[in-house]
Amino acid sequence: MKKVLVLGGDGFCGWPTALHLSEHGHEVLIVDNLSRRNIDNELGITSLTPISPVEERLTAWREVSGREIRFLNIDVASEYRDFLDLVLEFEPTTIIHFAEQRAAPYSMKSAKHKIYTVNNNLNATHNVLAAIVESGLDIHLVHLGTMGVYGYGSAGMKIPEGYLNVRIQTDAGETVEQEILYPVNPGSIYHMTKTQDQLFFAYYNKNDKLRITDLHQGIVWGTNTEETSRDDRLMNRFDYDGDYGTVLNRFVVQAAVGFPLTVHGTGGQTRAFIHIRDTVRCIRLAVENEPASNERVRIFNQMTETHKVRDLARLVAELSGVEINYMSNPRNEAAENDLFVANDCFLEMGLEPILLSEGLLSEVNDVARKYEDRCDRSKIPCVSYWTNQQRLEADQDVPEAQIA
Ligand code: NAD
Ligand code: USQ
Repeated sequence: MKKVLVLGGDGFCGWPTALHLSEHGHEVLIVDNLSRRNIDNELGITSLTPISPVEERLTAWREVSGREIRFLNIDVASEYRDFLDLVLEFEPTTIIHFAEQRAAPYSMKSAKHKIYTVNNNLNATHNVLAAIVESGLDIHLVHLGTMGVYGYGSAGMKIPEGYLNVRIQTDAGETVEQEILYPVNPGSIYHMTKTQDQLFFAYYNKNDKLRITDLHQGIVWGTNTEETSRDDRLMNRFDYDGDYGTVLNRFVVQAAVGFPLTVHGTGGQTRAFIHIRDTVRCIRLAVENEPASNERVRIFNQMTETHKVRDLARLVAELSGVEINYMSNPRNEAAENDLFVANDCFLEMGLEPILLSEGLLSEVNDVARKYEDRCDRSKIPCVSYWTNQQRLEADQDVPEAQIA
């Protein structure tokens, strides 16, 4: 049994993970400053699924499972002393760190949003590392990173699990071999904060021998897990708006409400995906299989399949009859790319992935159609632009109905 602090445990990935670990006998304490719920207020949106306040969630979990999960409201990025005191009092064996601003479009909305994302994410990660060292406890840190640190490029090889062996020609003409972190190439301010997280981890692992697992996760789709399905009050959040909604979940909602599928550009972007039920399993595997002391940072690619955006749109269109709208891309990203990713570590640990072909239809019918009345269509368009030029151009040609 582990004693687990789940930072960001009220969020889309953190909440089902907290329940899953509790269900499997681990002691869980959630830390969250509820900033994600406040951002909903800022953007004037709500989760498609009705989510309960955190206290009600925990009461419901106690009632259905007989297990206790504690909750504390601490801002990990700015309340270092409170966080350290909690670590000293709770003495976790494991800290899982989800507590970051995770939407690329939100991070690109304005200078204010860029600054918030950098301050929040970098300070949160660094405070966690500094507190582990200051506590003197032997804590395994599990962090949710992203496939996007690598920029979805392909040098004709699979993106490895974190490390690359390179040969360098010295001035003396000798060839030396080195192992380096796989080169980063972030595509948004949000993704850039995750590349910096990687360096924090490498440094603290080298200097303080911290035991760290960094999970480079693909785009999560789906809504509920075995545990969140046990009571309506445990329901997970579902983001579909232009800032926080991720591509496949957005398409699923758009199909349910008959909104033409918002494909950016040609839809030739290839991305990595994972179902939320596999997310929680992978994290439990990572928690229960700790790195040894003196091991380098463990980096796993947490994804199960790759798809092009236009293929996903075609699949959803076939299932639902909704049209596809190929629109100008508000982002600054390659129009077409291939992506090959190694994910042997989780497969070797026994992960049996849920594939799109199995889960997509039920997601459309059981979640999106069920809650379609809660969908605010005016929040579907993506109105966050990567560059000033794109913003100027968009103001000229965004149809009136979508400006509201
Ligand atoms: P989310 O926004 O739903 O959850 C993040 C939670 O962290 C929220 O509840 C928020 O209130 C909390 N939080 C943020 N800053 C905090 C702070 N300073 N102190 C305390 N709490 C704070 O996001 P998510 O989708 O659950 O993502 C969780 C993590 O997984 C993120 O780090 C994200 O980068 C990573 N990830 C997510 C996806 C995805 O598709 N959702 C994919 C890959 C990686
Ligand atoms: N896209 C569309 N239409 C839409 C929305 C998105 O074509 O309506 C395109 C985007 O332009 C992009 C791709 O779909 O090419 C993916 O966009 P996304 O919003 O689904 O995912 P992304 O911005 O990359 O971010 C999400 C999570 C983030 C996580 C990341 C994993 O929000 O927290 O880190 O997925 S990954 O993409 O592997 O880096």
